[in-house]
Amino acid sequence: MQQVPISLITLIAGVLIGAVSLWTGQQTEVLFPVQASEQAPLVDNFYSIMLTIGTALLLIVQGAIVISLFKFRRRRGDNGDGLPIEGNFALEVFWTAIPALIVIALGIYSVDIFQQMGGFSAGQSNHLAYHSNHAIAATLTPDRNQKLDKIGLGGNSNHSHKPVDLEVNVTGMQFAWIFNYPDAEITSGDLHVPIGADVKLNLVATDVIHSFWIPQFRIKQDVIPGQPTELRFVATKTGTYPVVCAELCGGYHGSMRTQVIVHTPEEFQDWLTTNQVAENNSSSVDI
Ligand SMILES: [Cu+2]
Repeated sequence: MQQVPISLITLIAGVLIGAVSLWTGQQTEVLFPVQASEQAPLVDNFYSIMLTIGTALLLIVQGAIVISLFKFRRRRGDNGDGLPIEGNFALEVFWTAIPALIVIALGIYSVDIFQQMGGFSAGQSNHLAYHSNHAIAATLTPDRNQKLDKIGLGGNSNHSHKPVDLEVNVTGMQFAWIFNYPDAEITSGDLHVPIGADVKLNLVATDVIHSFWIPQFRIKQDVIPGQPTELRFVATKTGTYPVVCAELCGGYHGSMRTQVIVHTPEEFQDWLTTNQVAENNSSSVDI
């Protein structure tokens, strides 16, 4: 039987591995929850590339191991030693350089995504925003007004200098999230936002480190005592999505969950009006 040339086998294997890897990389919609924010596709595109590369590496490495197990197995009656191979300089350079290039490229790409999500511009528009809400915010949460540089995701780098549409003060504590709308004077256990609005969350923790995570928005930010942080996002799909604490913060960490409700602008306005009335009524009862 004529031997199939090794270059042809390599070519076919390469095409197959390439096709399977590309297909797998496109499965983020199956693997991940729905994309409900402007930030979500950025993260998913990055993940898609990592998944493509990861699948190709898995198939190449595991494929080589499985093929070697059969092709180079000990045959009956063969009691000799293996070939004394002492390294291969060209191969060493090759398999060090390729992963190094992949890691550097992914590193640069991830920094670019972080930049696009405003990771380097967080807190820049902060001091302006303080003044409008200063009086209310100061009485509620002194922590939030510390003149510390904020860290977090400060929104798309194109928008980061524009004022936000809605600001919400978020307090993380063992074991709950509290949302305060300084302009409307509403405090709520759920986060309500209108679709398409540029929303900024000012996050503080009163006790230990928590982590504010909305999987469907693909955003997560540590909430740190003594260090205000922020998150800026634009929701793109109406619906109710979970808000999860993603940092082990104590005995009931697992129950530190609530929800974010993305409304149409009209629904959101209704929610604001209804709750403002409710809060005003309750405070007049107190007096
Ligand atoms: Cu927590």
